[in-house]
Amino acid sequence: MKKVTLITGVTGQDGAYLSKFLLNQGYEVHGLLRRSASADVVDARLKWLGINGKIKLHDGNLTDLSGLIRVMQEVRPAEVYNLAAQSFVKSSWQQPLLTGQVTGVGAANMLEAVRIACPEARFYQASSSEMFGLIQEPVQSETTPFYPRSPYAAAKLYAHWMTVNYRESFHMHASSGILFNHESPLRGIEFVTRKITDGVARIKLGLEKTLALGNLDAKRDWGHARDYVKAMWLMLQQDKPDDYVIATGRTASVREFCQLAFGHVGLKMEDHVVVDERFLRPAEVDVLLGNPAKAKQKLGWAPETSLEDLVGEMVEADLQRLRGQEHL
Ligand code: NAP
Ligand code: F7E
Repeated sequence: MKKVTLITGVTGQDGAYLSKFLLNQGYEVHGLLRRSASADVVDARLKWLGINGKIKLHDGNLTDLSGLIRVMQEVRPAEVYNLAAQSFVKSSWQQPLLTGQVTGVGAANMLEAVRIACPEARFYQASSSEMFGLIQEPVQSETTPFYPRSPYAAAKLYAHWMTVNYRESFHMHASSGILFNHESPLRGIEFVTRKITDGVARIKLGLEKTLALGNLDAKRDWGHARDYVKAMWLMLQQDKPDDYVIATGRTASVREFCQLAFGHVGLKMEDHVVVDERFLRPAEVDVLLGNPAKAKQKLGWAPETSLEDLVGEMVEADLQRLRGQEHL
């Protein structure tokens, strides 16, 4: 009998990589798909990984509890990965209530649906390093106090504590992965890394001359999404549920990311990058740096991709896309 899993956010970056990973592990993979008028493009990431026909998709939305319960009753998953969210921090100031409803209350809906329909299922919540926000310690671990700096981070914090609370109140196998930024060729184009690698590829191919960015001094601990989805799965294979920081332990600025990306194609960022105030945020998270020691010790997990390799892979994928060899 194949182990059955349900992934919300299956059409996103992590949902696509996690689906591929779980299919390779022999799972029957089900995904929650929110209805869209652009049904022909929503599974673009799954297509990119060559797995779009292999996942059973179910209509549903994180804000619709009765629909979630029905999906849970139908699928009866052994493992549930809650990856769906309004995940773009900048948009959370424009849509704070929607972000609260999807990213925060949506996670509580998922916990309720599991508790009501399949309480034995193991549950993963996609928590975020954004919860550390205005950092209270120079290196952040599971014991670092949180200080959210955006509506997104505040919503994630609610979802995080609800996961902890359901674990403690109802003895559910509910774990929370506090993941630091992770990127890939499948990253949404609005996030800074993909915006940079797409911009670099356009400039290299003569399609653009400049790339407009916001705060070049912000620092992030960037890893590869392919490595990070493995950590999600490892959390649900443990006897006891728990919370884990997943990070590389190295931080770099947006400027350094740019230098690597432009350098990869023999260009200099100084010749092309312009700062545009439109991309600054009402409140910034200046620096994030994670300590993944607990994940290393208890899960046997370690990041496998260097920042240099990540940047190279992303730039190459964008060059390939723009040359028309791939579509995403
Ligand atoms: P992503 O690419 O933005 O994907 C988000 C997914 O959520 C998409 O599949 C989206 O569907 C779905 N979704 C949005 N609103 C929904 C709703 N109301 N009902 C059902 N589905 C909905 O995000 P990601 O980078 O893969 O991240 C996965 C999760 O990890 C998110 O919860 C994110 O907040 C969290 N996280 C990400 C990072 C990171 O660095 N990537 C770090 C820490 C935590 P559509 O395709 O229809 O838009
Ligand atoms: O910004 C700066 C920006 O939008 C990173 C999400 O996956 O990771 C992600 O959130 C930094 C910020 O990601 C531009 O000000 C400069 O300091 O790529 P980002 P994020 O906000 O860190 C966390 C862990 C999540 O959980 C989220 O879901 O880059 N920056 N110039 C810019 N950012 C953007 N987007 N665009 C710029 O032009």
